[in-house]
Amino acid sequence: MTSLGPSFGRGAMTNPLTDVRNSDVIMICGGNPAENHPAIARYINMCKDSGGIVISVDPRFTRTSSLSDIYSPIRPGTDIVFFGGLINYIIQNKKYQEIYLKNYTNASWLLNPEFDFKDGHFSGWDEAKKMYNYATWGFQTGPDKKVLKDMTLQDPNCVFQRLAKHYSRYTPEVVENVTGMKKETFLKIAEVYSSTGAPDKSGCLIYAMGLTQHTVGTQNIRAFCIIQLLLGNMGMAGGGVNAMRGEANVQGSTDMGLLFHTLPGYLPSPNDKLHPNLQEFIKKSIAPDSYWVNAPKFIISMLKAWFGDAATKENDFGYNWLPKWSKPASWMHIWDNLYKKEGIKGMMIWGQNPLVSSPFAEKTGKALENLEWLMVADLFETETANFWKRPHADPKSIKTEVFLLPVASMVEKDGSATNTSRWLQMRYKAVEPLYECREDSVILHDLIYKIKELVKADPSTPNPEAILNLTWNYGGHNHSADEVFKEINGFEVATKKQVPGFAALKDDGSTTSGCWIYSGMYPPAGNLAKRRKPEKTGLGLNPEWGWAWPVNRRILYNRAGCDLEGNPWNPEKYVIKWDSSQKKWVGRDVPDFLPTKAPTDPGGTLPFIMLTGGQGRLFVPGGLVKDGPFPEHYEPIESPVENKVNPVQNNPIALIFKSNIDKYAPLHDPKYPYICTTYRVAEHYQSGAITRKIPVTVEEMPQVFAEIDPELAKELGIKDGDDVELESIRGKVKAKACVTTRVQPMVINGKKYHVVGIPWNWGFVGIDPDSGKDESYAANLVTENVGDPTSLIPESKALMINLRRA
Ligand SMILES: Nc1nc2c(c(=O)[nH]1)N[C@H]1C(S)=C(S)[C@@H](COP(=O)(O)OP(=O)(O)OC[C@H]3O[C@@H](n4cnc5c(=O)[nH]c(N)nc54)[C@H](O)[C@@H]3O)O[C@H]1N2
Ligand SMILES: Nc1nc2c(c(=O)[nH]1)N[C@H]1C(S)=C(S)[C@@H](COP(=O)(O)OP(=O)(O)OC[C@H]3O[C@@H](n4cnc5c(=O)[nH]c(N)nc54)[C@H](O)[C@@H]3O)O[C@H]1N2
Ligand SMILES: [Mo]
Repeated sequence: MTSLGPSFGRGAMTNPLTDVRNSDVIMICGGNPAENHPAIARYINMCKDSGGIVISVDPRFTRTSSLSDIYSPIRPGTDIVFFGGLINYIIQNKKYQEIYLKNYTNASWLLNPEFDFKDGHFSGWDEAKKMYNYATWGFQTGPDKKVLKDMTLQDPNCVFQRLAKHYSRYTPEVVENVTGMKKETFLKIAEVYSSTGAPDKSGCLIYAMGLTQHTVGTQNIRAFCIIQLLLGNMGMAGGGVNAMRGEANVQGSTDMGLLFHTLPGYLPSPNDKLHPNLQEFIKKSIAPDSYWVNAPKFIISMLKAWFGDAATKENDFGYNWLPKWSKPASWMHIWDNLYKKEGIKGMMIWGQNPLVSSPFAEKTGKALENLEWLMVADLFETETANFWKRPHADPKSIKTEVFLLPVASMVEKDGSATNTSRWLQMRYKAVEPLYECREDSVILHDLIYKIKELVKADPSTPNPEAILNLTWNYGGHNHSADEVFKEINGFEVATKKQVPGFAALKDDGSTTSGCWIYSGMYPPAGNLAKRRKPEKTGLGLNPEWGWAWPVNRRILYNRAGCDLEGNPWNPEKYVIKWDSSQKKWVGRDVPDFLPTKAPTDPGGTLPFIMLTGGQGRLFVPGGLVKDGPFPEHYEPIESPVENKVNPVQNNPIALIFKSNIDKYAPLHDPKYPYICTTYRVAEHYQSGAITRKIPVTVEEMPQVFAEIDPELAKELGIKDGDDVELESIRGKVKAKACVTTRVQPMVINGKKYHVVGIPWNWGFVGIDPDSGKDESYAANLVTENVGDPTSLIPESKALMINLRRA
């Protein structure tokens, strides 16, 4: 069932930040990089200077919109209708790149004739269980088990024809009626963006939380992939699907297995039913006919890195010591379990501030009250550490014991961060930690040794080997980050010599590697994350600045940037090309292909080497994306209108928790007439734990505000600067009114609706003027606890509220 391929590189940029300057058209939808990723703004401007066009689609006119040539508002949570409209336009007007489509995507694959979409559901819908059976979401195979194809793309059951049919319903009129985007603006955007379907043109799609934080978040990004594959924009300089990832090192944290369902390098995290032993793990982890056939080398080298000499062939390299999950433990699941008092007694919160950042803050606060103990390791006292004295709480009734550990900040310690471009860069300690602050890794070191001691003393501990055999030899309190990097890169067990990269990893226990995709960042020659050599490719790929995973490749799928013979689609901005005299791929980047595999070799024209079949997926089989092989529009869980695209109102398998099933405003609830979205401001960082304690950032942006269009303000008698109250079925938040034309009323199905925007960076522990006042504490007091079925991210970007003068 679960094969490795699909979770690979979750959310990474395919092309580096610096590469957007090579685009002919950049479309930014669901992100505001000018404020949240200002480093990219320079390259967006470089793109404009060389004649590129920038499109911005956002419910609010943002600082990013002010950089754009074409702007359109959109109703929160309706992006799939816009993207579906684009897909339809590209197909109807034959703007797709035909050779690319036929050869580099699964357009020609013949679908199971039983696959269907009817009345709002894909085939396999079980109304009683409210679940999909994924059996029909697949392909026809011949006697040799190979997928049947129609290279003419005429067969009504080929992926291309089914795609065309699915999106034929997404007409420009439907786009206008559902999203509020004017038909003329839509057609203009469609014309400009689809011009990048010409073989030598490239278009770049940029997104962030405006697309992901929805009950259809994964499908929003899937739609981006379909558009880019149709237009031949993957593998090109200036192309790609580009997630602006959030915190400085969030890319690094997911690469290293932070998410509950992945191990380092996007290996699946073992599940008790699917992966009871190493053999099953390996069997289920191999996407056949793809690069993932090497997965056994990666998992066994990881086990050797973790358990050292204790990991032997006889004990399956310690696989059985790995914890196996049975129930999902995503962010929202953890809080729901704690809220329901299921299982969790104590919690270590290490560099997060969930009382401000998590949806439905009242639930988060109540959940925290159920803890016996809470450890917060942070630079500052946070709202979360102070949850027991939050507004409306009764400290006397709360029994939780709270420990606050002061931690050294990023300038007080060495380490690396992996940025959104997948680049690893070292950073260095500038000053010694102040007072009692200690580095996270020093605290961790002491904690691990203490736990080892306790486990040793208590023979009844379950699975003691996992703790006792865990290697932790980085040099104690005086360790250097280098020791950790060496383990992540991996070495030969016999010689302790660093391996040159993951191609050298073995499945017999003779090599180690803590994270296979990072293997190669620290070869015998030294730590490549330290490199700072100037750019030399002319494209801004900076191949000797830091190191990019995998294998220092800057543009993923770059084989697809060449035609079938290996000649670049765009000779001027080529990334790699086939050199027939040298018989290898050469160019400005590391080829995303076997370096000596000729275009005429078997598989020589199959560029997506991580996917079974080697072709990009217009259609995703087997329930890998849980709510459909093609993206389909469903209204946000809270929305002002009926779904006009199909008769099913909401994503039928959205993540909804029974424990607060009554906390969603029903359709047409007159108590909550306005659409609301949440976002962040440049002047504050995240939950504001740092920036609301710094006088200069507080002075720049002192208070939480709500953006309100002038028409609504007039209707409600609200003036700029007034105190207003936003209320959802879950809670209230107070804010200053910011009456602005940056938000505009929208006409949906002939009726006018208002959108209100509120930033979520405020709380009740800070030096800002409202800090400590009851109602002002967090936008997440009004947001919902529902999520996307595949990524399990909360829907923080579309909800219904009421608004009044306070
Ligand atoms: N200064 C600063 N920089 C930051 C952060 C910070 O807090 N402060 N946080 C960092 C982190 S962790 C992250 S994840 C990133 C987030 O980066 P972004 O995703 O850019 O951040 P947001 O402001 O939350 O949302 C972006 C835009 O999405 C729009 N939007 C809302 N709903 C929709 C919708 O349904 N459709 C579309 N198309 N757009 C919608 C909002 O109006 C907003 O302008 O920023 C990172 N950078
Ligand atoms: N309504 C709404 N809610 C949202 C979002 C939204 O768009 N709308 N965005 C969501 C997103 S994308 C994100 S990423 C989350 C973020 O949510 P959180 O991760 O909970 O918020 P942060 O403020 O980033 O928390 C980081 C904490 O780490 C501390 N810290 C900083 N450096 C260090 C360090 O070196 N060591 C340690 N131990 N601590 C350190 C900071 O002081 C801070 O308290 O919020 C989410 N919440
Ligand atoms: Mo984030």
